[in-house]
Amino acid sequence: MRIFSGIQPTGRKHLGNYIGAIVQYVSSQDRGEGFFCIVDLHAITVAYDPAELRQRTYDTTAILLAAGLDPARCTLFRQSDVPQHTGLTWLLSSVTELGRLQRMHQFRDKSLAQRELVPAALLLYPVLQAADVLAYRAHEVPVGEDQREHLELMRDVARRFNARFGDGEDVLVVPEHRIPQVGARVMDLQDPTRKMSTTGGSEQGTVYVLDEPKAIEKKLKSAVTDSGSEVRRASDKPGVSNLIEILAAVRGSDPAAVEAELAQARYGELKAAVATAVVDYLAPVRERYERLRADEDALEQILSDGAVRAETIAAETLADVRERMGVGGPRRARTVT
Ligand code: AQP
Repeated sequence: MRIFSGIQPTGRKHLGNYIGAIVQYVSSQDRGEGFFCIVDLHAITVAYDPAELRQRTYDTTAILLAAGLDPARCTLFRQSDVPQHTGLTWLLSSVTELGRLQRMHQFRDKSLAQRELVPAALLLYPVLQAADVLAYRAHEVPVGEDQREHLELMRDVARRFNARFGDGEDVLVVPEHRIPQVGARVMDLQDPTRKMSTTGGSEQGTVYVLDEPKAIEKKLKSAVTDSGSEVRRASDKPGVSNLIEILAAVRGSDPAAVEAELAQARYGELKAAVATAVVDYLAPVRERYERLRADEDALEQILSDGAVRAETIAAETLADVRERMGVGGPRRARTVT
């Protein structure tokens, strides 16, 4: 089975990214052939600093390696190193409905946040994401809950392509999303009605993977809780529910088990337990990160080796898609030259 997921090179990955996505990438190495992509071309769809982008790509690469991605067991690469992603984006945009792109939640939220320019790239973001996954004919895409809408779009794009150009064959694989049972949507600690987020959240409500233990403790101990005093999940208890979910996710246990264990506890005890668990959970990742991040040449080597492996597969898919769409010369002639 082939597994694909992409992650933005923001460098400051947070606990939501970690639990919702990165942990799944690591465990998927035992289940299939993983392709994990640092999506620098997605990162340029909002305002960004060109001088920083490369550095943040190395930061994110080092975080993924520190979390447990093993370049001997998966393919880790940078999106812009594999030109087939952008080539396929254009081809797939011809089977993507414009109105659907305009209605995407992420496009609407992020375009409102742009002060100077809403770039067309922001609108096309989900098509590039579809190309990322479909280029590898991936069967499974591990992501957090916030990506559900984008995943549905890419499934429809694959289906529409197959219906229009497949001539009865499934040229593109319609991928399944894999959303974790616990921690699929980690919420902001200061506003638990919003997801923990790199761009939209509060600094105090966002735990970063590379935060110092003291900062993590402070953020978790000052997490907003709800009225009442019972430690249990409920729709009118978003703060407490979030803390229970986080504790269950980092322990690898069930939220119901956490509720049973802390049934007699106060909110303060719940926060202290979560703080300790998260500090212990992230400390080894941070230590490994420091060592890995120091060697940029090694990180670059891992990314370029990964890109060579990735390109072999993406080029094959792109050639099939071009052939089916009647774009360019016949496939045989192209490969002979
Ligand atoms: N709060 C979250 N809980 C669970 N999973 C989450 N993810 C993001 N936020 C949460 C998952 O993390 C993966 C990588 O995300 P990304 O780096 O591509 O960024 P994103 O999805 O745009 O989320 P961010 O980091 O919070 O950035 P903004 O502020 O831009 O939304 C994805 O699989 C995502 O589902």
